[in-house]
Amino acid sequence: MTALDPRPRTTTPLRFPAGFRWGTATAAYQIEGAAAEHGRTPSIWDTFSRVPGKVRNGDTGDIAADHYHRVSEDIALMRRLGVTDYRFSVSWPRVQPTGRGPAVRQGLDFYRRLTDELREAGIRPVATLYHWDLPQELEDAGGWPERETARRFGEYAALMAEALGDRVATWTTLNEPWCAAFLGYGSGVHAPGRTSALASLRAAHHFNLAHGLATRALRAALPAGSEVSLTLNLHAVRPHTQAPEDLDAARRIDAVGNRVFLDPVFHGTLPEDLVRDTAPVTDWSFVRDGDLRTASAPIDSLGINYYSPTVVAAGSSPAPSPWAGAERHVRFLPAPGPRTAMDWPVDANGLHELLVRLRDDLPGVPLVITENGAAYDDYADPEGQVKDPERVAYLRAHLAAVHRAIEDGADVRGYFLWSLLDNFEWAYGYSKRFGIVHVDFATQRRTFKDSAHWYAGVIARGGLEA
Ligand code: IFM
Repeated sequence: MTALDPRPRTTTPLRFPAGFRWGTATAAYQIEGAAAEHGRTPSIWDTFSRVPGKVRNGDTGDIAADHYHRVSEDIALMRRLGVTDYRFSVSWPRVQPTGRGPAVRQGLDFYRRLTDELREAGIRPVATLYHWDLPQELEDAGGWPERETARRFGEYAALMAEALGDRVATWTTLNEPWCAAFLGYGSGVHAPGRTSALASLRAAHHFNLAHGLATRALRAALPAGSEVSLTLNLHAVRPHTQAPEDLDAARRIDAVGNRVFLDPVFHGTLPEDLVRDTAPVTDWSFVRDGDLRTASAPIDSLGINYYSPTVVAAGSSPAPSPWAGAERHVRFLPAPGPRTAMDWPVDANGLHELLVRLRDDLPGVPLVITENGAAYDDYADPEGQVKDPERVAYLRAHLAAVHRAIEDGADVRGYFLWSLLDNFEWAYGYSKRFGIVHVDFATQRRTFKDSAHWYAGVIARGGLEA
């Protein structure tokens, strides 16, 4: 068994269950551009990307993949792929520029048009309400470490449900709150770039609260049959050895990387060990009575974003660290095997491990892979082709791992490939290409990579060939 191919080759094609959802995913700030059009105001990423040294090459999302002006063209790409679902995010500052008050009509119109055209193309719209682009005004008022931001998010969710409830099939409240809380407020490598362990833990709690308030608001306004979900980038944590110190390192990362969200959302509790680990930073008195009950409002599925596993041993990690309460006890080791252009190890077994764990820990909760994919240094050759065999190998191995998890009893309902288009990869700017469609950012020309042709075949067959 190798990291690239987690199961022995068989001659039997791997068919996915009937009704399995096949999708691609994107996020507003990464593709839309049109940063100052029709009343949109700056988000924390507009601000952060202008701070010298924060984003590679000084790149910003001002134009990105210009999706705002190319919706129909991009939906035509999805038609060619044959996807059943499309996961996108709503830019909060485009629809409610100050994070307060009524919605801006033109902002809503953009998402009305997007969802209408998707439905005409027979593609289910899957909308994420928060993929990291907080209106700057709310950050200026304190951002996610402040409780008020969660309240504002609940109101924004109500407004969106009212406007698009008849068009969107699945609503995801938050995308990867771990990154937003711990990279945004802990290590500071993401917007808004703060470096405070306390702020990161407060933000994590307010994300849980915001998720609960939004779930309640969505349920109150949505028609029957709409689904509500949450997407987490769960860490497939592996101890380097079975030594007690390494096992403790893995426990700490599981607490502050995974259970910090899983426990409040699915059990209405805070992980006791996390509270102990973080005692030097906080007594968690910002968690008020009733918050955890609100956070644990039932949802219809859990979205999982997976890219690579996390191998840890006893040690310490450099400051500023995103790992509040674990930073002086844990060091991170490179997992063996091939790597993507992000220098992330390719290891599909980690996805299988995660899914099997969730099968056991969250019985009855349907699972959806809401992101999985890889960056490579792709380019269009003189014949106009983009050959990306490593990405095809990565995707094949990860889909095989999902299939194996389903055979092992995990209730996985769908797979969204990250990403439809090359796009703004946060602190890496445009230097990393995750798309299965190549974007020439000078001309905005879109070209199917080999992986896009391959994925279209997978969708058409409903699985992997032998
Ligand atoms: O591009 C990001 C996405 O916005 C969130 N999940 C991980 C992707 C790759 O880094």
